[in-house]
Amino acid sequence: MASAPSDPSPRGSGVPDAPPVALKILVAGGFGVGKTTLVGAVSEIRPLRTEEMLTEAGRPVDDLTGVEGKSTTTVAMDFGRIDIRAGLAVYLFGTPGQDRFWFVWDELAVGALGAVILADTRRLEDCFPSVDFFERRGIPFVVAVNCFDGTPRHPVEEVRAALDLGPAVPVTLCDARRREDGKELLVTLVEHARDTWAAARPHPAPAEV
Ligand SMILES: Nc1nc2c(ncn2[C@@H]2O[C@H](COP(=O)(O)OP(=O)(O)OP(=O)(O)O)[C@@H](O)[C@H]2O)c(=O)[nH]1
Ligand SMILES: [Mg+2]
Repeated sequence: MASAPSDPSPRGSGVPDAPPVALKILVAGGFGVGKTTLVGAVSEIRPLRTEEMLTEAGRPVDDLTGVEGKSTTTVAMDFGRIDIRAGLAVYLFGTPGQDRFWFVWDELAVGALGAVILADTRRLEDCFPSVDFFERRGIPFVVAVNCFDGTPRHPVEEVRAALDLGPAVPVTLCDARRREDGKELLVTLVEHARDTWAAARPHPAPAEV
């Protein structure tokens, strides 16, 4: 039976549907750390990529140590999407990794709930600019060490100390190619962002008696 014309619910339940909510999450980190790989691994849609070939001219600035097989680089962003449930989606934006594309980051960060910063312990210093970027803007973030094959493992507390992160910032290990790792990271980030925003909210006045 068709719903009455005055029924505000598209499904005819009589209860208006809540407006759809989209959480915007960034995947950041240095050049070649696995951002595009992570977005592609967790996205439920075919990810949008903006890859261009690495060129001979860029060789002096594009440090390929540890990712010698890499032939392309992100020049604008990656985009992926995951539906958590009806009406709740996560939009994932992978940032470009190279310094010459920094101007894109400010645009990408608008309205972001939080960020996953990928790190490679062979060149940990490459993620300092990302940490700095999100700290300055008060955007909650988690740090995930992408454990490339054959690289030495470092305890997360060592990584936390090396990056001078406070105890509240989650630091984890991951394999950016694994969907399950990516999903776990997103859950950790959303919980951390919830706690951060809740702590930042002014406490309500005590109820009057
Ligand atoms: N072994 C291994 N290789 C990986 C992993 N993550 C990424 N790669 C490879 O490392 C290279 C770099 O990955 P990308 O996902 O393009 O890195 P990116 O951070 O998006 O790079 P830019 O956009 O250029 O900054 C690719 O050749 C991937 O196949 C990983 O966890 N393990
Ligand atoms: Mg990329």
